[in-house]
Amino acid sequence: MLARYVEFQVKGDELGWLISIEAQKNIPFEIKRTYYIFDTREGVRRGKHAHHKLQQLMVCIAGSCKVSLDDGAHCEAVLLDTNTRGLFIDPMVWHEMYEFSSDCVLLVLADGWYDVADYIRDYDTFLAACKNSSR
Ligand code: T46
Repeated sequence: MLARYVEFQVKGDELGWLISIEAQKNIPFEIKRTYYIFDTREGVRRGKHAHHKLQQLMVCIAGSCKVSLDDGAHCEAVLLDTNTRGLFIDPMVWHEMYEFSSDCVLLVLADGWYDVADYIRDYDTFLAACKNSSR
């Protein structure tokens, strides 16, 4: 299974609900950066890259989208449609996000600052790197 999830505990009461994400507590890495993806146009595919080192966790905090994961040997596609579950995006996993609902807000927590050098944006280069690392 390529897709690894964390289920969040929902706190709150009849007034409303809250989910707390704490580094090294309910997620296993330090959080150096958060960003969120929203207002993605219909039919758009985002991502289309892998990271050399970055660890990330995605939570669809509103709406829904799909995510495909590919480690060079296996592919898997998952639907994110709940704010109570996070999907880990490990280093060296080619990922694409697609079929965004118009209200989708995708929150991403990352263990590193934004670094263009950490991206592999060419699929053949990604496959070659996977083969080299499995030698
Ligand atoms: C990822 C998936 C899940 C910044 O300036 N700072 C940032 O921290 C990020 C993430 C992006 N940007 C700029 C770079 C581009 O000009 O924002 C623009 C859109 O970024 P990008 O085309 O990389 O967005 P996605 O949705 O394809 O990918 C993003 C993350 O970049 C990536 O790390 O894993 O979400």
